[in-house]
Amino acid sequence: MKKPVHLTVLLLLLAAIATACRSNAVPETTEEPVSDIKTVNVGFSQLGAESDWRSAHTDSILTALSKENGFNLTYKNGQQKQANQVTALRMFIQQDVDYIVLAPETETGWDFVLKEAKDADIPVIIVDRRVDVEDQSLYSCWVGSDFELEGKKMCAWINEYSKINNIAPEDLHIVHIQGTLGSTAQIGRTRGLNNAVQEYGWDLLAQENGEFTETRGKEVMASFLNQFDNINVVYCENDNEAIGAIEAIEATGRKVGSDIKNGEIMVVSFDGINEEAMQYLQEGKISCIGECNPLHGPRVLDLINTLEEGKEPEKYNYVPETLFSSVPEIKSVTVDGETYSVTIK
Ligand code: GZL
Repeated sequence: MKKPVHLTVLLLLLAAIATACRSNAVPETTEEPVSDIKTVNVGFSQLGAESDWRSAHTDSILTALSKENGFNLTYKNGQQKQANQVTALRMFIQQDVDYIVLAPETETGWDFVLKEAKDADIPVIIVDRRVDVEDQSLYSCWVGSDFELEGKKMCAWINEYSKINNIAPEDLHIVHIQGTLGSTAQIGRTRGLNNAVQEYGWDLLAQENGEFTETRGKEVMASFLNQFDNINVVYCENDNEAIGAIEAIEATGRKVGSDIKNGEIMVVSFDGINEEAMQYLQEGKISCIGECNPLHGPRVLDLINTLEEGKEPEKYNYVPETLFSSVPEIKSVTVDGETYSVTIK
C-alpha cells in the first residue's frame, strides 16, 4: 500500500531530527586529552618502627609518594627483621613495580635479592642506612646522613666541652649505648667515638647495643651503673636510648646535666626528632644532640622523577644536619677542617 506523501515527509523529518540529536551525544572516540599523569607503582620496604625517628622517616616517604603525587605505593614494615624485608622485595618484584625503595635494617645480606630486582629491571633506591654489596650497580642511588660525620661532630663538641671546662681527657669516663649493631648509623657513630677515644685519650668504660630503643637504653644504662661508679658521660646513639638512660640514672638519685665537675652525668645523643628529648635538651638534661634528618620523602620524590625522565641521579645524596646544644659557650665545632655551627636551644 503506497504511503500518503505527507507521512513520508514526516518520517524523513523525524529521521533528520534523530540524526541531529545523536550528533550532540557523546562522540564515538573521545577527543578529550588523556590525563598525562602516569601512575608510578612503588614498593617501599621500611625496616621497622623502633624509634620516633623511624616513624618520622616513614611518614615523610608516605607523604611524598602519595596518590595525589601520582603514586601507587605499597608499604611494608619489616618489623626489624631482614628476612621480612627480603620477602617484601620479592613480592614487589612479582608485582613488577616501577621502583623499589628500601630502608635496610643492616648493611649486609642484600646482594641476592637486589640482583633479582636488577634482573627484573626494577630500579632500587636505598634510603637512610646503606647496603654493603659487591656490585654497586645493584641499586640506582641512596639518600641519607653521613653517620661518621655525625659521630665526629659530636666528639668534637665533647672535646670542646672538656677544654672550656678544664677537664683532662682521661677524666672523661664514658659509657656508650650503641644502636642496632651492623646498621650504618651505628657503624658511623661508633667509629666517630672510637677514633676520638684514641685521638684524645678519653676513658671509654664500656659499649653495649641499645637497639635504638628506650627500653634497651634503660636496661643497658642500669647495667652500666651497677658496674661503674665513675661514669660522667653517656654517649647514646639515638634519643630513645637517651630517654631510657636518663630514667635509669635518675632512678639511682644521680643528676643528669653538663656540670660534670659537680657530679652530674652528661648525656649526649642523636636524632633531634623526639619531643621529649628536645625538651630534655632545653632543660639541660641532654647536653648535645646530633641532628639526624629523617625527612627523606621529598628527596626520594626528586630521585624518582629524575629516573622517570630517563636521567642518571646522583649516586649518594646527603641530607644537611646540625648539632643542637643547651651549652651556650660552644657555638661551632670544626671537623676535618670544616666548621659546623651549633644550634643553641
Ligand atoms: C639514622 C637511623 C637511626 C636513627 C634511629 O638514620 O637509621 O635508626 O638514628 C633509628 O633513631 O632507629
